[in-house]
Amino acid sequence: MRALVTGASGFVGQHLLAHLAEQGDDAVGLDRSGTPSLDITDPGVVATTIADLRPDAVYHLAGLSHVGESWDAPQSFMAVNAIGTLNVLQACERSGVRRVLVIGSADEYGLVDPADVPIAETTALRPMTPYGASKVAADFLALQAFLGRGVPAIRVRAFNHTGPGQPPRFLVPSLAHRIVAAERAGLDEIVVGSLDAVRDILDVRDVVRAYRLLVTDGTPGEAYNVCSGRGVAVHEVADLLLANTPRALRLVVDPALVRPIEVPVLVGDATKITGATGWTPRYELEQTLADVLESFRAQPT
Ligand code: A2R
Repeated sequence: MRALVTGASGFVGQHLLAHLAEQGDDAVGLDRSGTPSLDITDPGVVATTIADLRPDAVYHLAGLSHVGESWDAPQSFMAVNAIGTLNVLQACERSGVRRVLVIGSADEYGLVDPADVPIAETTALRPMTPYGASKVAADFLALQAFLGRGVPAIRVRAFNHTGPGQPPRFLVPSLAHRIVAAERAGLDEIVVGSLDAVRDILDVRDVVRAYRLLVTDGTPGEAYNVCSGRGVAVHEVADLLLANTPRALRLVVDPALVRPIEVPVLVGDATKITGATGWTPRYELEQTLADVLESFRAQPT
């Protein structure tokens, strides 16, 4: 299969390209910073790039991905995540792309009624963050493209994912990075933000496998959660990471790191994707966390 990955130099893009190569796909990865560059906010560039490449499938990963940063730049998040997705969908329609995977987020569900956990795809979308709203817009642009124009778009609602290569501004690598820095400096404590949020955390290597299976076996127009179904509180994640260090480290909450508004619980129901593709996660969280710690230990200071 000939595939185009947008946002290819990002965290997930690099893992996805490796997986597609392993599976024997002919995959091209483009990003706004590469040569040639693909800036998804430029509809002309997106249209000519997709028309020239003529991929069978587009994995549309490009986007602004940091929930916390979206509070300071809601316009940029809408421009890239929503309008950028519209540009990709229109280009896919014109070029007759057979599948386009639009990557949304668990943050689209936002403030969920506890009775709706684990969250199924039928749960109301009530985003609390500008990031979540921009992904709802992308999700509905994909649905409209399918219903109104027949674009074979598959909508993903990806729950938290982590793994080697994720930058330290995200939850798990930020904790792992601080633990490794404390090991090296001989410190006794690390600072943390909110410890109460409950999340459904996948390994990125399971996530990219799910994305390819959705492209091959998913149904156009449908939305699919990509999740484990298991909820863990941030303090449990911290404890699992601390179990992998020889130092006795205390967690100290720094109020400056606590987000003013945080979605309290996001745990998904994976029944739909498992039924459609047979996918289930293979990595245990303990393994993923150990791999992230090791990736920081392997880096020079
Ligand atoms: O910000 P950069 O220069 O590192 O590039 C990011 C790229 N990107 C864009 N590409 C084309 N045109 C744009 N206007 C544009 N704005 C950003 O998307 C980066 O290489 C990639 C996103 O990678 P990460 O931030 O590492 O996100 P991750 O974790 O790989 O997530 C992939 C997708 C995103 O749509 C997330 O919102 C979703 O999965 O969870």
